[in-house]
Amino acid sequence: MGENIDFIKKTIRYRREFIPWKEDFDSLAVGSSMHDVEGWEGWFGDADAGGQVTDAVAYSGTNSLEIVGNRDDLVPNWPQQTTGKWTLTVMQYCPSDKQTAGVVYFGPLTVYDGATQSVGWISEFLANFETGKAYCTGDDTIQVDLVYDDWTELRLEVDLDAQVADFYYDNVFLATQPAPSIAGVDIWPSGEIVGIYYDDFSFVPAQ
Ligand SMILES: [Ca+2]
Repeated sequence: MGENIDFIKKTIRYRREFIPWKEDFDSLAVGSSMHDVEGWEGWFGDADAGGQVTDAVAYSGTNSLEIVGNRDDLVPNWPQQTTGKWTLTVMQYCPSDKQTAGVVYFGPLTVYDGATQSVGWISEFLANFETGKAYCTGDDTIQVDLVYDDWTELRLEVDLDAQVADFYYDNVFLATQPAPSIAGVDIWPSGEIVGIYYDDFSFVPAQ
């Protein structure tokens, strides 16, 4: 009985660490920088690269995250995980009226420490506005049409015990990549990108 209670206490503490890793942007002020939100930062601590909360479009509520080229390189990050099964999901919106060139990388990270500038990537989801395709950069054999003017799910199913991660775009399997750990995501656009949007971030233990 005592062991069970200890286990439950540990589980509660463990889960609490991950409550910040759901973000719908709806309780944040429009125009505010995600750099100022715990668990998020501009690349290696760059306060000017932190993205902005916007109400231009939204999947949930009224707000989402806006990422702009030559401005943003945003890293939501959490304590590095090396075991277990996890699911990372986010909704992505690509406006068709803003750009026909450029790419946006959405790269799950194996390690991230802005203070010591240590970083590694599992791979990246790529939104390629020049070709109109979405794919995984680590294995681009499967390429699907980029969805414009609607919300589409990016999903990473991570099995750290098997050390692999499966990339899905709009529920279509793209690729499997080696994944020894996961510590966050790096979202960075090329300079041409006028705007791309994300909402309903979630990183949780797999069901
Ligand atoms: Ca929202």
